[in-house]
Amino acid sequence: MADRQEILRLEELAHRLRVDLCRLCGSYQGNIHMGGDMSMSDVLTCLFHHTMNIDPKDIKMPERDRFILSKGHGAVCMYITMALRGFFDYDEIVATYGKLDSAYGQHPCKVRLPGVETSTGSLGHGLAICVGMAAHAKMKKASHRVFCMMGDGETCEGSVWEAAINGRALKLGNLVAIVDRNRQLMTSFSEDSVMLEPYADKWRAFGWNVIEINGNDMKQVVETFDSLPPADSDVPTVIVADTVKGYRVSFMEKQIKWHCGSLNDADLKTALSDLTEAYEREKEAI
Ligand SMILES: Cc1ncc(C[n+]2csc(CCOP(=O)(O)OP(=O)(O)O)c2C)c(N)n1
Repeated sequence: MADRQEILRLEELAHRLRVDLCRLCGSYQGNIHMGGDMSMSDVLTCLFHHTMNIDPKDIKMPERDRFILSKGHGAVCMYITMALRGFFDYDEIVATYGKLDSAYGQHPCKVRLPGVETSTGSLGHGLAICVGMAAHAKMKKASHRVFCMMGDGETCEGSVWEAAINGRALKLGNLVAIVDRNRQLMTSFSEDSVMLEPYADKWRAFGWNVIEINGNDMKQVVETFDSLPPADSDVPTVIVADTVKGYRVSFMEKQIKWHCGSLNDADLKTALSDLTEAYEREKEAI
């Protein structure tokens, strides 16, 4: 059972992440991928603040867990999560995000940002990279895990399934994929276009250990990561995280136009008030 105080701590951090995302979106002169950032905020918060063995003061620690944001368009969500964990400075992110020559690009660059494991942005590559990293770790008998965060739309890419075959064939129990199953792609709902259901069965057919959860319920998220099979087991795990795109902001939730957008002052005010209201309600329920 997850400790209530810990769930409350993580819930607060996920709230701060969403608030900081909205504040940045309100000041940035351009569009930000808010929908998919808000949907994966609980999972990223749990990974960076609870689950993963990482140290912002020792980013090359050999036994650190590895995280790859395969849905690289969610970079700013990862930057702010990492800022809240002590890797980066939020004010610097706000001041430079998306500007020419900034280290904080719209997609993450490992060369410019030490602590980021891999550059991503072209969808469909992260899982294959993770298979390689996990295979290497297994060969060396290292104890760390490799976590791969994907979008559900991203899994339309055939390369994801080639990687899934290999992850199983190489018996990579140290590999954990998370799919942000928010049921929206860039310009459509998944079931109105590519029809991914029965989604979890597809992963089962590839021989993976499949766990289905509500990815916006912090308690479930924490308990799932707390009870992963041992890293030296033989079957890779995929967590299908049922989430809501634009989570907790009334005018963003499940709205196709909020795949990517910007906030004017009035909308920012509404967003922040929605977030605070939902957070206060959630705290009472925990
Ligand atoms: C190979 C590739 N094709 C197209 C894109 C453009 N693109 C960026 S986000 C996106 C939609 C992704 O949907 P999903 O993976 O479900 O992400 P989420 O809804 O969680 O943001 C697309 C097609 C890309 N980044 N890479």
